[in-house]
Amino acid sequence: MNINWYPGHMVKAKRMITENLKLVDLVVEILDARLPYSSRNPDFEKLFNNKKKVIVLNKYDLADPSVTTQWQKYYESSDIEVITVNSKTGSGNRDFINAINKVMADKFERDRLKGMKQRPVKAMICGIPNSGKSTFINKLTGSAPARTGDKPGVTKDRQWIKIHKNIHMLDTPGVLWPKFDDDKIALNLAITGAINDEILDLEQISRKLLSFLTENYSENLKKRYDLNELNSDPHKLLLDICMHRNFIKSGGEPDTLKAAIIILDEFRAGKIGRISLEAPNEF
Ligand SMILES: Nc1nc2c(ncn2[C@@H]2O[C@H](COP(=O)(O)OP(=O)(O)OP(=O)(O)O)[C@@H](O)[C@H]2O)c(=O)[nH]1
Ligand SMILES: [Mg+2]
Repeated sequence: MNINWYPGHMVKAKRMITENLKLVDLVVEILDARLPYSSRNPDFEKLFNNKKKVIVLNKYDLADPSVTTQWQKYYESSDIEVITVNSKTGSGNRDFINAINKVMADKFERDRLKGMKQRPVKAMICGIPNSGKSTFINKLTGSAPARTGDKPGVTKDRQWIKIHKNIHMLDTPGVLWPKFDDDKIALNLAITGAINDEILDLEQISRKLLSFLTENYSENLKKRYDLNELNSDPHKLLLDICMHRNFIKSGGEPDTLKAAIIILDEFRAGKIGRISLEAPNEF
C-alpha cells in the first residue's frame, strides 16, 4: 500500500507538540479501542518520555468488549493508567477525570506538604487523525466551553478549557502521525477510516476486512449479510454479498465497488457488531 505522511507535516506537528508539552502536566493519548496498537504513534514514548499520561481507549462502543478488557490489562501491567470512553455519548468521562486525579495524586500531595495551594492540572490531548480527539474534547466541555482565558506567559492563541474544577485542557489537540511502515498496520487503519479513502483501493481493503471477519467474527458476518455459508475466497464472498443485496450494475455485472464501500461503511458504523481488529497477544 502506498500511503505516506509528508515529512513536512510530521516536522510541524512534532514542533507544535514539543512546544505545548512544556505547558502541561499531563498528556492524554487517545487511541481507537478497535486497534490500540496500530492507532498508537511509534514516537509517542520518546516524545513524551517523562510526562505523566493517561491512555483513553475511545470508540469503546465499536470495539469488542472482551478484547478491550485484554488491552486494559495489558496497559495496567505496565502501570499505565487507561480508561475506555464513548466520546459520542460521553460515557466514561467520569472515569477520565478520576484517572487524571489518580495520576496527579502524588504531585498534589507534594504540593500540599510544601503548603502550596493546589493549582489546576493542565492537560493536552494527542492522537492520530480520526481517533476522536475533537469529539472527546467537545463532549467533555459541553456546547459552551468555559474558557479560562490566556494565562500569563502563554501565547495568546492557545486556549485553556476548564473540563473540571481543577483540570484545564488545551483546546488544540496534538495531531500525531500513525506508523505506515508495516502493511498490516496501514491496512487496519484504512479499514477504520483513519486514512483518506480517496487514496485507497477500497475493494482490496474490503476483501481484507471480509477475510478477517470470516476468521474472527463469522457469525456477525453471516447475520449482517444473510449468508448461510462464507466463501473462503474474499472476492467470491464479495460477489455473494452483491447478489444478496442486489448490487448489480445496469449491464447486469455485480457492483463489487458499491458492495465494498457499503461493507466498510457498515463496519465503521458498528452495524456488523462490536469488532476489534487487534488483540495484545499479537504484538
Ligand atoms: N462510534 C463512535 N464514533 C466516534 C467516537 N469518537 C469519535 N467518533 C467519530 O469518529 C470520527 C472522527 O472523530 P473526530 O473527533 O473528528 O476525530 P479527530 O481525532 O479530531 O480527527 P482529526 O481532527 O482529523 O485529527 C467522527 O466521525 C466521530 O463522530 C466514539 O467514541 N464512538
Ligand atoms: Mg479534530
